[in-house]
Amino acid sequence: MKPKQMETHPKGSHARILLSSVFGPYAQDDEFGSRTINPMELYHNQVTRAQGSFSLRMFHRSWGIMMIQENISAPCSVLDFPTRKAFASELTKNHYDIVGISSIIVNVGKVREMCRMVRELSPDSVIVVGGHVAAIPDAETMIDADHIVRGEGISWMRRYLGEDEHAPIRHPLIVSGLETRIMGIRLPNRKGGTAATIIPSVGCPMGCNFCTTSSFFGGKGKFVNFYETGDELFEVMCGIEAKLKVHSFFVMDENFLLHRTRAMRLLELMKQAGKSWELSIFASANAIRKYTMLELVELGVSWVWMGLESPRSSYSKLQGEEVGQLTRELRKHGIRVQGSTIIGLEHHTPDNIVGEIESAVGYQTDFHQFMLYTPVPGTPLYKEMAEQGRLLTDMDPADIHGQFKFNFRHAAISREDSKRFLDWAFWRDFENNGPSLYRMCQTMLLGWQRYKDHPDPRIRERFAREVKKLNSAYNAALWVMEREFKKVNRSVSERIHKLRREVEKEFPVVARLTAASLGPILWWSTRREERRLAKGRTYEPPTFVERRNWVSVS
Ligand code: B12
Ligand code: SF4
Repeated sequence: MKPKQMETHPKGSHARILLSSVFGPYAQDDEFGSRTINPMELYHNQVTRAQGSFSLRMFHRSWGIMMIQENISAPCSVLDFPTRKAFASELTKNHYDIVGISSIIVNVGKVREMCRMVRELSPDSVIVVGGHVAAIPDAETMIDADHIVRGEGISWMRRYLGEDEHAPIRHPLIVSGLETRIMGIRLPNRKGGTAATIIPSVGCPMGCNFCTTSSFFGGKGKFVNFYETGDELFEVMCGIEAKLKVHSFFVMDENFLLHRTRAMRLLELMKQAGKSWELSIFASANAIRKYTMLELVELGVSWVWMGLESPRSSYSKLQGEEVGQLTRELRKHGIRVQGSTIIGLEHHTPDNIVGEIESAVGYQTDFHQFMLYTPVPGTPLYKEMAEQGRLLTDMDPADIHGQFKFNFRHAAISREDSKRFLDWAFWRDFENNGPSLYRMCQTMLLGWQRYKDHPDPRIRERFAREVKKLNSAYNAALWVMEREFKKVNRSVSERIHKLRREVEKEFPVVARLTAASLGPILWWSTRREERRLAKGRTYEPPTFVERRNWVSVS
């Protein structure tokens, strides 16, 4: 069906709207495009997936639809992670004028099915599909939607409802991670215990040729700012801090540090107000280098996700950067580093790729994501590959997620080998560096030792807050890891032992006591988790239904 031209909905702000993410369960193979190796999890999907019971497991809500809901005045329900049944029931229980479906490309099969269900169960509803799935060039022929929205969705939805698209952006209250579990233990959901997500902007002006988030919001030189200035951002963060009782923020901005004026103004305001916040950010190496280590620490940067791509790649963010030196330096200042390395770049061959993976592993980052070089619709890379006739056209989109096999013909590496090298990279990182939890503990201790006596009370407060985990539960975890690795990887076990001794030297009473009391329980739960995973246990996020401006229709 041909999508309709953009027009305002006849009911305007009185239209009743359902915004839904795609249905689960996700971590299983099915005909709609779920895949066991593609769970709805960040770390276990693409970062710690080879770390067994030490893998960090958690879910993240669908922030795009939460942002849209918060910024329109129409009655609106958000349905997050529904089952097919829950989606059907929501459609029949409430009459919706508009059904919005949010998806990424890999889940296009689910979008197709959801559109079919809407046509059948709620035939009067207008179907709007948004999110990265809209980047598929011929999406119109694959899904039966009335509108397929490319790019930023808040302004689109406001326009569609006849509202002011330039009105200031209200930020929803978002708890960043949900149902976190590690070593077989589910962490308690304590108010303020988990960071809040804050989304200052979408897109990235760097425009790397493979990057879908950059291209989706305009490509090189373009991005969409929700909060232009440090003052605006500070105000939003203060509001969230007060309501969610958090000190910690997951800043969902592709390259937060690139916007130096905003970041430095934020720092100024944080200093004035005595805010001792922790920020987890994404940043490119060249952007990080625009700051001194002290500035980063003052800003509360405690975790940074940094694209390393490859030591020999030509991406401008790495030019002139000595990546190993930078990661070591960050960790010495208590900043946890999550590296991201691409497998299967154009210059990779079976002869050089092992060496490149070894250098990536050698950076000893706290976390390491490995991802296949993947031409994704909408990106310059995709266009280039299509022009060269190198795209594999018979692949199911559900298998194009960067964690399986190439979706293009590589000059030197076969499809089968792409998976072998990818899997080997995860394995090698784990074998060489041990569990990410251990590496994080190491960085936390370094930060504490360096800054515990710093003259700025904001800095002292932050490190003291972080170290409380290290001298208690995390030390018990070190005790377990040391034992678990003794037989299988002596070198890692010895390194963990050394770190545990250092932690116990720093906190002789508390750390020892918790290791002795909590350690055996954690050891038991770790082993139980290993057995469960061996039997194929997977995890699924719960379903959420949230209504805003809601009036029930009788
Ligand atoms: C959080 C996140 C996740 C979470 C899940 C979130 C969820 N509940 O679905 C987790 C960690 C589980 C995850 C998993 C995966 N993810 Co992910 N993820 C992200 C991340 C980091 C943030 C998304 C976000 O909230 N952004 C902020 C919001 C505001 O932006 P947005 O979602 O794009 O929404 C805006 C518009 O798109 C639009 N919009 C969105 N929905 C709708 C709906 C309607 C009706 C309308 C009108 C508009 C609209 O309006 C919003 C406001 O402007 C993005 C990267 C990024 N920076 O965006 C990757 C990203 C979305 N993920 C991606 C991928 C590939 C995956 C995985 C396949 C893992 C992998 N191998 O990389 C898995 C898939 C899991 C699965 N089974 O589905 C890709 C998608 C690529 C593509 N072109 O499809 C991205 C872009 C990362 C990347 N650069 O490669 N992911
Ligand atoms: S720097 Fe990162 S977010 Fe920005 S375009 Fe490159 S890969 Fe994308």
